[in-house]
Amino acid sequence: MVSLKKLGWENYTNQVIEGPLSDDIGRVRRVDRGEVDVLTSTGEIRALSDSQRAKSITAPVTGDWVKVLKDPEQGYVVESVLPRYSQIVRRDPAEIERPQILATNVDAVAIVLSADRPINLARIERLLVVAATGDAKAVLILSKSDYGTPAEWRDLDHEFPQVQKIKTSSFSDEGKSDLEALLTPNQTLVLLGESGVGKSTLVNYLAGQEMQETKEVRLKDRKGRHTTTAREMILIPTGGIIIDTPGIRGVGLWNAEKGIDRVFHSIFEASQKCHFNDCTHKAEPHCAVQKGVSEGHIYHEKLERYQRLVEEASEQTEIRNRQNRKLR
Ligand SMILES: Nc1nc2c(ncn2[C@@H]2O[C@H](COP(=O)(O)OP(=O)(O)OP(=O)(O)O)[C@@H](O)[C@H]2O)c(=O)[nH]1
Ligand SMILES: [Mg+2]
Repeated sequence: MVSLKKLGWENYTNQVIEGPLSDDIGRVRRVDRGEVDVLTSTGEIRALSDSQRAKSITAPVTGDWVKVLKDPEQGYVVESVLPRYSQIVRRDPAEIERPQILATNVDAVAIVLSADRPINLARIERLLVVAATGDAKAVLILSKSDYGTPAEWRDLDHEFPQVQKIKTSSFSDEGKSDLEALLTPNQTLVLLGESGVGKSTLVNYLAGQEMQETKEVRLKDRKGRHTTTAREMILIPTGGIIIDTPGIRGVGLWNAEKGIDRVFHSIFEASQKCHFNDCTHKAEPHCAVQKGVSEGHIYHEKLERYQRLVEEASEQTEIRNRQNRKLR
């Protein structure tokens, strides 16, 4: 039996004013092809998701607060998904014009990197954009610090001074107190990262027991084996809620303009002073961003990575607009 408070209900109602309180409310722990495991104040139930039958109904996602009905014939059915205060979204890897919601009602996104493989700046920026777009705080976690500290990890302080960074090892206990501090009671943290970086190991370590299956990475290239196959919510006994996710390779952006501007704040600030509103900061005259580059406040490589994300986001907006016009 779990109290709704432990599932983050109080935190939820603080952020979503209209959230009503009643016995038929629960939080989605896991989604499985049309069925969901829901944690309620009286225990876990398996419910049918109505979105299978009526496409207009919002499909529940791990992290959602839902209202569940007991149907005399079908058993438990998700009647509705309560409004979300945040949602972590990427472009569906299978279909370019569809969003894939990874987790909802999330307070923080932990971008998990690992000391046994190279650190990719562009990939971190993408995930920071995904977190910012979803209105969640981001944290960078370096796992497996028993392998040593990669030089690129130190550069991240300079690259992302505002983002909290935790270096940790589930084997040597480094960073344990920082991780525990990150797990604020009643708040939800989602782990995102490549397969094999040690997300599920981190969950087990914090939970103090084997909640999630883990598997060794391949020796020859340190690649993970895609051990976790569903997005799953785990309650940490000392407080805090974690959503463990399957390893992700690419992350396509979805509706991410706002997130890009937040993550590339200094470029965004400078761009406000460009002569042209639609300046691409490539060859336009009186470009404040290019001026920043020549004066050394903005790094050329960072600007290039920013431009790639902006281009991707605007191409995607165009595809969506075209689709919407077709539907009308
Ligand atoms: N040396 C060391 N190995 C670790 C650490 N954390 C995890 N590992 C190992 O890394 C491997 C992969 O860990 P998982 O937790 O399964 O990785 P994951 O990110 O959940 O992978 P997917 O579920 O495939 O996305 C396992 O063999 C773990 O034992 C650590 O702190 N130090
Ligand atoms: Mg895993």
